[in-house]
Amino acid sequence: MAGDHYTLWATPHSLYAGKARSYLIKKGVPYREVSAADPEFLGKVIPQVGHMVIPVLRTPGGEIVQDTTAIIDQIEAVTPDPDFVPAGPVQRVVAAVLDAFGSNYLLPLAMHYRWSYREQQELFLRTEFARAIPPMPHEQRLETAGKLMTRFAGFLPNLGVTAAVIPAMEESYAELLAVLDKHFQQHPYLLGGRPSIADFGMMAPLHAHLARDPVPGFLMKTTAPNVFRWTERMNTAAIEDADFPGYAPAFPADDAVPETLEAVLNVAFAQWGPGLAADAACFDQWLANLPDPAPGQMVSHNGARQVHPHVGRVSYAWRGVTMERGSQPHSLWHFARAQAAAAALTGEDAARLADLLGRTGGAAMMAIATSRPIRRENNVLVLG
Ligand SMILES: N[C@@H](CCC(=O)N[C@@H](CS)C(=O)NCC(=O)O)C(=O)O
Repeated sequence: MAGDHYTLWATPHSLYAGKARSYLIKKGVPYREVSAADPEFLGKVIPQVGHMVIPVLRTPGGEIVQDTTAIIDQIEAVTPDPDFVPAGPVQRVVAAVLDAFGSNYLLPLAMHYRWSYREQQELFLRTEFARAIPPMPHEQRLETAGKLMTRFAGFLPNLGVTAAVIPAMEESYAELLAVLDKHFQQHPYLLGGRPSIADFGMMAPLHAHLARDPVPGFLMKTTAPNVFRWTERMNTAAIEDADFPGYAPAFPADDAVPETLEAVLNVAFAQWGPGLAADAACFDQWLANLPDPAPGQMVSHNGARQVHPHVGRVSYAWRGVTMERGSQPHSLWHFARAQAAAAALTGEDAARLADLLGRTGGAAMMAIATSRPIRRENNVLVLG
């Protein structure tokens, strides 16, 4: 049954559910969150999606939507108020860049802090995973949760998380937290007084894993308390926040970008650039080897449906180490949205964006291109 509300199948500890949930809360649309253990979800909804994944949204009209970016697009199209799309064209590009950065680049880091420290947070994680398992005797539930956890922990090597790169990864996270904390000392949201897709995208890694799990949660609270406070703010319905009395619930006037956000962009471009370039090269290589690269062909090394498909492994220099991991075509798909927003700018707006990219070191990354576009169709990535 659909009805008069949205349904979000999710779990509290899911990275991508955190993005969709904060969006629904801020948007103020009627929604009900239902556990992923729901028999209707497993029996009827997942077969419609085509593979097991959360979160999944059902609209009041009964449409099933997967991928948090598609979920937000869908609701924005029918409910433009309250307005979370920045008024300024440069602001819109910035928001799209940070949405893609949070939703993709930070995934390995979030997974690292959950699974490399599994032992220290075993009871918390096991209890969380057990919650999302269909009812069965408690001990059996915990045991099943353990197996599921081992499956997710097993994703680390493909995400590039190995002992050799962990110190560089942790150092890069400290750098990011420092610039974010400074920003949130002065502003309630990334683009000033209103949340935007920048905030929702960044909630993906920064809420369920990095703020909620005990080990990274302690790190965030003790080294970047303003970032932690923002993760709480993002899950309240109000847009104005008592922490910032008198701060107008609006995007900055004249398409301005807060100075403290430029520092965040700077870190994002520097940290993500080498990896995205490697992903693009790997994709083009995979494409060149396809006998018949017809539009609609699934983007996946083995043609199987996957939540995070890859098309080969990448290896590149990053912060003094060699990063080796499965390629991430999803990053390319997502970042292309920001590139398309940038390409649509002309005249004055294009010049202001070029200045901003020059100041934040983003010009080279914005120019990364694949020889064919990637689309999403039927809940998977396909060749355009
Ligand atoms: N791009 C998807 C990613 C969703 C996703 O990765 N969900 C995770 C849970 S947070 C999942 O279901 N993973 C299952 C898997 O990777 O097999 C989105 O934005 O919704």
